[in-house]
Amino acid sequence: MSAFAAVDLGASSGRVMVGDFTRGIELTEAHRFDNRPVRVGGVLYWDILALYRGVLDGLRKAGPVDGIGIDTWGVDYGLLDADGMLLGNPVHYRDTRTEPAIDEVLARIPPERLYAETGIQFLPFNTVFQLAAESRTRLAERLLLIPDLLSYWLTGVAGTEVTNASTTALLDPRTRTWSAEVAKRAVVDTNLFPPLRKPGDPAGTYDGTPVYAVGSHDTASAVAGVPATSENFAYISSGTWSLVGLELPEPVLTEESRAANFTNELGVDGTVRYLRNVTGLWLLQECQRVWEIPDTERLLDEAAALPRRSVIEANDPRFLPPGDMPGRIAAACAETGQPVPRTPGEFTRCVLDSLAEAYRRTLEDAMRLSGKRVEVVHVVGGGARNELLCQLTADACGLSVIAGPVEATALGNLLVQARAHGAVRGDLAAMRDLLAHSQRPHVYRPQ
Ligand code: ADP
Ligand code: LRH
Repeated sequence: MSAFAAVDLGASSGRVMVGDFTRGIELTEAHRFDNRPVRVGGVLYWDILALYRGVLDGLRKAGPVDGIGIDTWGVDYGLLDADGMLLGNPVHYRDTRTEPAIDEVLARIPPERLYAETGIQFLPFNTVFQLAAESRTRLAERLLLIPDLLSYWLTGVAGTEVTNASTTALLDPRTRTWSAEVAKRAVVDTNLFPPLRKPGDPAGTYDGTPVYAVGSHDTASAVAGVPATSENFAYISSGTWSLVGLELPEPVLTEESRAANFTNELGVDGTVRYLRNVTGLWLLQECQRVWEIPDTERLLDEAAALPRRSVIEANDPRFLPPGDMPGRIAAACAETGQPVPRTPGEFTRCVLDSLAEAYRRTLEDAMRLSGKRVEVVHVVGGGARNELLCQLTADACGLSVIAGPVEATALGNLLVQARAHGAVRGDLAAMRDLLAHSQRPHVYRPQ
């Protein structure tokens, strides 16, 4: 038997999934827990110790395995002092503390230079901006990105996994090491980061079980977990965010690409994830929180019975922080002279039409800017369950959508571990082939 545990923490929930590679891939959920941020003194924090407890509970429930790999969302970090103690609680990327720091950084390194060196899309929470807003670094000996922090707590071994390091906007995607120019001009001491490691590298042991570095940026694992059967595919990693783009062999660092705010995050096996963040099902999640309607399927049934009416700009920065999302959506519709949704079903319909429209634009831009054409769109993550959104995406993009797996991130995490351990062989295409043969695809054809 060879089985591995994937720890996958998303913005809405954390899970520990076990993958058994004895015959194909058999995936089971050992544990799932909520990820609920906490606001203290006006700052939005991750509840990192509750998350770590979820990880420990999950690994206990998973039982004996041959390896463990950890992935989480990108950009965020914990700072440690000389004794390895955590200096305060990691801050959530949706906190607004970076706002005044952004201009400071961009005054030291113009956006054109920052992009030419790092290829990272402008997002107000990129680590480079968070560090400029951070006073605790003067006390810190070490900076660990969230998956690396959890891995350090499990193993006592510190490292910086490279796919997630790329989300800091401090890494050069051509050399896959720190950009000395950006570090110097943004005044970031990259010595705070422990040595870089790649997906598949050993990362210590927990209770005698090997821990492997995986694509520790959840989106890197999600893209590795896309069951593509040809090279000409686009992906939408659809959860709290929608990460929409292509896999490329080399970064695209042109000024046009910067203007379109495309990112060149690093993927497993030397790939580049050329994508744009689209504000995803967060729009609906926040509405549901405000309405106190947790039942997503009910809302989707209501939305499916309605026609398309109003479309908002999903990436409007007003939607980034937590808050009154229905109010913000209503205001956006009113400002653009469109009918204002009234019922939860109407709001849901507006969100889904707006996402499908944003996906279409993003994929068109990605193809134009990279020169790569695609034949099919793979939708993975929790949003692959959203049949209405998958159909609207196929219709808007004029391409077939293949939906699933829902747990592509855990699968991408598991495959990298299994290969490092010797339980599976081959390149990314061979691993994807294994995935394609382990699931029945849901195909949506454009209408
Ligand atoms: P993250 O990793 O960002 O926490 P997930 O990949 O777990 O996100 O996806 C969460 C999203 O999946 C939810 O916001 C919800 O919209 C969607 N989802 C979950 N279950 C269903 C369902 N049964 N039907 C439709 N959508 C669903
Ligand atoms: C998705 C994700 C995304 C990042 C965001 C912070 O979970 O990792 O790729 O941009 O969180």
